[in-house]
Amino acid sequence: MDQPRAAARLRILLGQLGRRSAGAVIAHPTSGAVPPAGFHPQQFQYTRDNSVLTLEQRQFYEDNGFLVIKKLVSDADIECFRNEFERICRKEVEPMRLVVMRDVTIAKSEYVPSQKMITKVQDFQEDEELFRYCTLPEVLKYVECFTGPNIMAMHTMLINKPPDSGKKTSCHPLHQDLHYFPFRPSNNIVCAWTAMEHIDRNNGCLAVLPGTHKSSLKPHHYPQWEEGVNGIFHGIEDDDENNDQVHLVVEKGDTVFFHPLLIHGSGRNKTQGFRKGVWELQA
Ligand SMILES: O=C(O)CCC(=O)C(=O)O
Ligand code: NI
Repeated sequence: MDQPRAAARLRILLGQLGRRSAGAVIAHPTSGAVPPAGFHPQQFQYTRDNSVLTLEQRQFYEDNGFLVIKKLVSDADIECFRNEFERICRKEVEPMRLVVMRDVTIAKSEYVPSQKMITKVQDFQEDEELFRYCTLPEVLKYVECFTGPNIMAMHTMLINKPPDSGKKTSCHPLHQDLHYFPFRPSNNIVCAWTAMEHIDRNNGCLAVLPGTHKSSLKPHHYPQWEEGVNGIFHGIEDDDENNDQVHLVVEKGDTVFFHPLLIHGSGRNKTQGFRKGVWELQA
């Protein structure tokens, strides 16, 4: 509404509220109506108007479909999540509705409850400690840049990538997360993925194909790998190992925000350690 009309409307309203004279009312645009300095509305499709992201960060996400924020989650919080995960593995806590995925390569006979058995816990909304990740103000502050306000945690996971069996079993083929989710619109969804330790190509870092968030949802299927596949993962059909993947080397606490159509995956874990990352999908 333009300012003279807004002032006139305000005068009428104040009059109706019983004020005797509402003559000298001046209407000021609210903060919501004033674009922040440097804001260019026509350029942005995947990020929201607020003052959290710099113009460069916004443009980077718009162009590439992901953004890495260094050292976002504290070491102390990550230690709490790690401890809670270990308690779950030892069955000291059994949160309701938690889905626990076991390593396909470990024989049933080796069953000793430990983190070596468990590759992933998922849907941890009933676990107060793990769910704290989804409520961390420092994470939500960035999530809101992509989803807007009114944020909902739709899917949660802590991934404990095991050492590879030599058959690519620890590889997560290139995929789009939207394949797994029955809700839309995709531009109101963001994935937040926080490294729980140093992660590079040796222990299976995230690999992304920048700019692919602008593409559509592709058909997914089991990859045609000679070594065999891990039956829990789908990948895109045109999974070409010689494409322009960018490998995201990250430190503990670094957080990757990415669009659900961004094609991404993670490589094999060539170490003997269990590579950990916690992530959630917010809409
Ligand atoms: O290996 C990872 O941590 C990423 C896994 C992933 O992209 C997924 O679960 O959708
Ligand atoms: Ni994914």
